[in-house]
Amino acid sequence: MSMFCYQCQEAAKGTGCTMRGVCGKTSDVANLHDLLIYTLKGISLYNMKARETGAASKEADKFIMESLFMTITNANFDRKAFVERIQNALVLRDEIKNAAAKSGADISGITHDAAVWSAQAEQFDAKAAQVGVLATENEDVRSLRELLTYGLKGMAAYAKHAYQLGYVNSSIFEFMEKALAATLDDTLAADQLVALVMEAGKYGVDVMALLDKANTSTYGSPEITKVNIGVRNNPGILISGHDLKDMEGLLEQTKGTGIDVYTHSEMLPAHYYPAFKKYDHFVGNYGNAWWKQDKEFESFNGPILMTTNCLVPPKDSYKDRVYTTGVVGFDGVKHIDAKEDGTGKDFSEIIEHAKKCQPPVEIERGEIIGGFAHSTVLSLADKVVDAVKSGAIKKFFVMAGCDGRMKSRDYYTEFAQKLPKDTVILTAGCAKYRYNKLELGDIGGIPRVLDAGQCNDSYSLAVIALKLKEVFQLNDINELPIAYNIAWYEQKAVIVLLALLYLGVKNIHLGPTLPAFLSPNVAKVLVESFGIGGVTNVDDDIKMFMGE
Ligand code: SF4
Ligand code: SF3
Repeated sequence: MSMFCYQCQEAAKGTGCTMRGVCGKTSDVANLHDLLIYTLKGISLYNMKARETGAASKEADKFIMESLFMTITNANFDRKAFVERIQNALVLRDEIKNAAAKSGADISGITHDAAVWSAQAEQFDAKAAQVGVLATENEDVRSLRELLTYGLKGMAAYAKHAYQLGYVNSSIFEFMEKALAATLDDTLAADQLVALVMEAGKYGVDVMALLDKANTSTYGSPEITKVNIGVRNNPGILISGHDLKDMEGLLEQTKGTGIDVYTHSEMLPAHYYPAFKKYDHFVGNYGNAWWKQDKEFESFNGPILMTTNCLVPPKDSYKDRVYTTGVVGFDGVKHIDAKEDGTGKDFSEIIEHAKKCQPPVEIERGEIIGGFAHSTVLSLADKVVDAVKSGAIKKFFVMAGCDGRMKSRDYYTEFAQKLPKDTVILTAGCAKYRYNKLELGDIGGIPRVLDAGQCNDSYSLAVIALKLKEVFQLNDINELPIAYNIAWYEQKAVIVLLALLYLGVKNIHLGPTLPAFLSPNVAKVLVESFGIGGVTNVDDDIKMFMGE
């Protein structure tokens, strides 16, 4: 075994990747991810102490947030980026230690190796091999520590998007540091770790609310929008990932250049925001969920900008057309950094590249509809409530989450197709590509697939549920006619799940498989306390959900 990672749904054999990631992550990079996380824990110990004397470092908050995000599945495969990060982490850790001491904080009790280790870059691999996931021997403690850590990774991703737009909630950073430090504490009992996992759910709600505010205050509230999935005859740039600030920068800089801009995968919901509708060259969405990029980037012909996960190791045939930015990285792929003077990012190289490329090859025609965030759905509330009262809508199915490569995910297409015609799917995240191009019709003008947006917009689905609970004057969110059949893949889905649990949602079904990082005992707690379940087959599951 040269690595161990089980943080995503595609973990090898359903237990963990041990030689190389199914995602393409090499063992040395996987181990450096672990070493970076370990070092963040040391930084957290000092920053928590520094906070007590008002000397907490904002730089540390940002560093921890970005570093957690870098280790999310399919974000960064670049060894050099991690070696540099760990070097910077060691310097930062010592600066915070000194600042904490200077401010009068008592740091004498901080003796954990994560807070004191040091090494030259050449020794990082050896150190990394000692501090990975398996260093925690008890499988239940390991399971809870990792569940918490993966929740933090998702939280960090959303916090970073909000941060980009100038929205910050320092209590989220405080919690991240407290939770990271707690994963070093061998004295914590399992129920204390469970309590921290639940608390992560609270901050999951907070961070998604913060990002919702950041996005809607900056770009307007999403509107019902038909998005073209065909192509035009100009060269194009394809933008993927979740970062709307990058989206804005690219649209501004491509104005009047003759270059069209298309979204891919999780960037599709950018079309729903009023602020982006004014760009005539923002023409549509190309392709599907992240895992089909090896074919779709090929036929797109133009350059591709990856603003966040999910990046698949690029094939040589199009690698020179891929650009990364933010936390994303891949060895040999050009990275666009933010300008040092703080004036944003310069995408001119990508634009010049696009001018030399052929227009995209058309792979489909038509349009998809979306923009059903909470503001839109709540503006239709009367219609929705009437449809429920009259029995025209019998049940809502929250099918948010992620898509992935596994053949077993055909389940979700079949599930959407076979659902009774008096049901409505509420979705968010890239899971929707399994059914958002099907002809599922509408109920009295309400489409049967309501797409709220990106995975973080699962928050919108929670807001809608809470509002319906109020309208129907129910005591418990679980009395609503809403079922949860969620597809997961990476760690943002983990924080979405924890947020839903925190809001009191029960009986969530997770598929296509349950996380490998849940030990049998931890899974038992989730089943007994929250009614979490897996999926079986479409026919039986629909019967179960419909209460037949
Ligand atoms: Fe394996 Fe997923 Fe970890 Fe990649 S992120 S190494 S596929 S468990
Ligand atoms: Fe998709 Fe990666 Fe998770 Fe944001 S793009 S939902 S998998």
